[in-house]
Amino acid sequence: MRTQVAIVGAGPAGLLLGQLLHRSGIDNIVLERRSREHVLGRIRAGVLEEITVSALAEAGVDARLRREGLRHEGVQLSFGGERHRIDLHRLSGGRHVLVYGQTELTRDLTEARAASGLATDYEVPDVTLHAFDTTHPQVHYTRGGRPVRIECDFIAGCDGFHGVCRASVAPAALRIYERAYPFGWMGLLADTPPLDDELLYVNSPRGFALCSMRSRTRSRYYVQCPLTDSVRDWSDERFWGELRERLDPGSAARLITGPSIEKSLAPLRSFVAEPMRFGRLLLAGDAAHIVPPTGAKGLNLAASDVLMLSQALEEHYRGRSSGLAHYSDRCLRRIWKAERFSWWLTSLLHRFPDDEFGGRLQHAELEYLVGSEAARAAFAENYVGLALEPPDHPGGPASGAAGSRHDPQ
Ligand code: RFL
Ligand code: PHB
Repeated sequence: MRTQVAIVGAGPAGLLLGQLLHRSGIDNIVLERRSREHVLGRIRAGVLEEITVSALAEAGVDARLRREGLRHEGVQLSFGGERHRIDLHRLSGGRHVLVYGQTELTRDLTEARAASGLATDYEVPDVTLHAFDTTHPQVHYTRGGRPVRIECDFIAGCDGFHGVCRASVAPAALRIYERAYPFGWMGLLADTPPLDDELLYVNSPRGFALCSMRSRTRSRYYVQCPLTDSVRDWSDERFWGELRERLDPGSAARLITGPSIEKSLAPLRSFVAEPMRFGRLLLAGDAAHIVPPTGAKGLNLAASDVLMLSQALEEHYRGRSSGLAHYSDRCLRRIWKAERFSWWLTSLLHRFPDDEFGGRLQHAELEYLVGSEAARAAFAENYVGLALEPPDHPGGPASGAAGSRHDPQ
């Protein structure tokens, strides 16, 4: 079999890339380890930046999210028993975010791909990558017990943090930057009305909490918990009780509880692998970087990576190689800014064990944040999402990294 781009992973990065390439007339195949139902059942992100929405519009997959997504022009912070609103819209020059579940987004992308008649192979757990340091890479796997061999021009590694693509790169060619946090998030989804019209991020002496939503009738809540906990340790009663304890009195009085429809534990991690291009293998999304979910940046970074990757591949097929040459550096400059914001917000809002000094600093910084227009504006600018730099940016601190070491055009 032959295609122009073999895409590994049918998460949001792989599916969006497939759609963007298809719109530009670039042929592609998507290969996914898990079943379609498994991929569509994963509960994850909820907040989309305007850049993500415009990438989805470019891919022709924005009709339902424009109808059903909830436009948010502010977020709320709770600490010291009080709530404070940050007016994202006013402070960012009229921008906003859209609350729309990753599950719904993945469904829209999956259906659009099927409607366009594009090839997707689900349940192929044994994908291997070959010769991506030449101009003739290949992807091998088995389908229904028979070996399949795809010859392609490029391999797009959109297979998440635990995928095969980054793992196929020689360790010496990768530089890993990493920070682990000593806690996770226990998440609960319920068909109850959300606490409020806006998201509420909570710093309390008992730890972080987040009140989010998927719609006007479906809520998503998180509480910080030890990494050693499991879902079994958290009955619905314990979860609601702990969440209520962490809220300010006004919010606690308004909380409406109900039976959970899903619960899961997410560890928190910051991770960047550099570069993102190895000859004809290009990494995008969680395959190359992870942010703790506090800043709501993971899915949005995956979308901006693939937007930049699709632009670079379009340029390549029009006879210009500079897009691919700059792909890694262009992505990494934006990624590191989102890593910084996500790390900062995580450090500001969570309780760190045995760190009373840090706790007082958090309080001082939170008071500064809500009291200073300049600090609130910086928060708003980052939360709604930083602008995408134009394709031919001359280069920044990340340039000159190993990005151009393997360079078969
Ligand atoms: P994904 O979604 O992990 O998809 C990768 C796909 O690749 C498949 N795969 C393979 N396929 C073939 N062969 C192999 N060997 C393979 N290995 C893996 C996998 O099965 C999977 O289908 O990565 P992608 O596409 O890069 O998307 C990234 C986002 O999913 C992720 O960053 C976000 O969910 C992060 N995130 C959030 N991001 C936001 O922008 N806003 C949010 O509000 C937000 N909230 C969150 C989050 C992540 C969370 N968790 C669970 C960590 C909240 C939470 C709790
Ligand atoms: C979510 O709704 O799942 C969500 C929202 C905001 C975040 C993280 C997760 O920062």
